[in-house]
Amino acid sequence: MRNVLIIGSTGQIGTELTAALREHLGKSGTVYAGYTKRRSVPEYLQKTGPSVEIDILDRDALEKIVETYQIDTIYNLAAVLSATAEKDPVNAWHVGIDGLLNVLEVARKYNCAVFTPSSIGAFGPSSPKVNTPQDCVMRPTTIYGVSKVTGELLSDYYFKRFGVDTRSVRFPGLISYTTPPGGGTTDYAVDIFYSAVEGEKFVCPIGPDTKMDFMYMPDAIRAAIEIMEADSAKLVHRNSFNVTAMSFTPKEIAEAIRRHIPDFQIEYQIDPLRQGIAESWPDFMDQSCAETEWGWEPRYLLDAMVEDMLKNVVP
Ligand code: AKB
Repeated sequence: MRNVLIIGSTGQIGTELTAALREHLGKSGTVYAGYTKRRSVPEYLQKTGPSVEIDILDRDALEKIVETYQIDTIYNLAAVLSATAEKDPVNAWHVGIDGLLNVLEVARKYNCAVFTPSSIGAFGPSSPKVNTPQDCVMRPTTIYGVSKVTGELLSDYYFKRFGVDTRSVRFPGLISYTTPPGGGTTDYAVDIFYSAVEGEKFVCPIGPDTKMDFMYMPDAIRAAIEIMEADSAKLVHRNSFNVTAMSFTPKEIAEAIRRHIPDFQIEYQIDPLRQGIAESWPDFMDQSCAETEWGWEPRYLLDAMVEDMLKNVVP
């Protein structure tokens, strides 16, 4: 029997990962949906499995949960996204790094595997922008990126020094219709769909030609599950693998939406904070290490993602 704990089960990735893992494991495992005082687990997830209140900054309480429920795998999704993190860098560091350290220490004691997502935000302006390699210079200029790089190094350290089975991926901007992201630089690529289905003009905070990597949520969930199930002997890297599915600019996603809604309109009111962050991130990453080391392959490219979003987004 597997016992999986999801820290941050109420967020954009967490809600969908909790549902998918419960389906994936079926009767062979229990998935505990971790929530905080600020946000409770949606009703539909409460019906399919247990929930548990977690404060990632309280190591003793976390340890008690892991011990009580005999947790073997922790998905640590607690994070403050890039744009919000700039407003309170100290809090972003606490959640991202002090929280991760608590998770890793508890995992070391109770022999848990740990997944902590990294991000395209781990790269910076001096990283190659095109075909950004798996291993290259990483000097991010945001607190989000600084904590992601630190998290990658800390996770690799716990694997090498203590044998904790840490693995992760560098997610691009994630697009989904179940739970909104909130506070990220790539959020525009979700928000645009709500304007489109409501018949409104979309006011875009990112410039028309700024390219970034993106992925549709079903692929992201599959990546999070597949990396944790990959044959450890084949992994040369661990924290974290470049993974992507598509790379586009605001102009290009607007054109893809226009193929379904011909009169859809977009206007640009650039937010200097988000624009600056976007310009410091890759245009598109090279994901060949994920392909060769654990067989990663995205299924949704731009047009398939746009078609599915337009079918499912509820105004
Ligand atoms: C953000 O924009 O902050 C996130 C990310 C790319 O990690 N969506």
